[in-house]
Amino acid sequence: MTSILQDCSVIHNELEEFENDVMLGLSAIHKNISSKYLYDAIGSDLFNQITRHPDYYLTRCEIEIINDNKEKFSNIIKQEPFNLVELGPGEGVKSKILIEQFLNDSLSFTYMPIDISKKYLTHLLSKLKDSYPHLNAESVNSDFLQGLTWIKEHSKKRNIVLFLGSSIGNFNSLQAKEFFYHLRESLNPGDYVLIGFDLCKDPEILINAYNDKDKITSEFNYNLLARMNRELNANFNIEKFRHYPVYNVYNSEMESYLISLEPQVVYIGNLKRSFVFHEIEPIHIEISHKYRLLEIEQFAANAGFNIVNNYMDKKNYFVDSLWQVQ
Ligand code: AVI
Repeated sequence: MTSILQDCSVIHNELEEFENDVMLGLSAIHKNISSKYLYDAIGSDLFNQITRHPDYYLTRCEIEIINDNKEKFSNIIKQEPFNLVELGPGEGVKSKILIEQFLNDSLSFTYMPIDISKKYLTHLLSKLKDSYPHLNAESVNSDFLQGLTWIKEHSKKRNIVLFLGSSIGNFNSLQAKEFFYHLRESLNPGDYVLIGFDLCKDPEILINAYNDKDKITSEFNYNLLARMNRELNANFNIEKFRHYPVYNVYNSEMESYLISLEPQVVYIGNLKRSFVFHEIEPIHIEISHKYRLLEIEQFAANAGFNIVNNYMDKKNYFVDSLWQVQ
């Protein structure tokens, strides 16, 4: 296997960015912290546990979709050599199914995961190397759009971009619209993208998925407070906060909050500042948008993609939508 790590990341001070974002977010009238800070090493490990939990149906549904349609995907893209680009591969469970199919069908491709974490990429590549010694792989250490631009500048091959897991759901509608526009800009006519969208469904199923009975999702969110204690010298007493997920039926969004169970003052050493929390005051942590097919069609059309097909699981909980650049 050839495995190359391209470093395209802009040098930035992660700690400083975290400090600035926490300062801004906790000073706002409606306190908030970006969900991107959930994913330190401990948070990423907890998230991987969530994806395997029976209450979190999303991963299971998407694995079913990919398994049921892998031959079709292979047939659609088999004509010419391509880059199989994956945005935020995580553990790579879903992409491995496709990689295996494409290798068995003797397709000519290079697997190119793009991720902001170099450590994650190195680990993923070494695992892939063990499983598939003949796989060509070149990981790109960068944010998604920057990484895609790098690929556009360095490769003339067709791109097949995977953006799985309903990661798009963690963007609000405006961010998603802008993301698809930039995605389109960073690709060439004929390139494909396969995007995972979680669909609207019974709110009870959603609430269970974001509040699993084994409390892994609560732990995942509490880790954000623990992370601020570890990295920003804060003194959050985690027992005085509660994970509170709600489904907003108007926006079709799961919203996750950490609510302060009592009036309290928290000091953050690195910011040299105290923050006052009222009783039941929330910190907004995350949205997970749930889609309707019409909305997906509008996103694709607005950004300049044609929908090739929508692939769904048997329960119609989740869709992997295959788009092609016009
Ligand atoms: C990463 N992302 C798609 C997950 C989601 O479903 O929004 C994050 C998550 N948060 C709580 N559970 C899972």
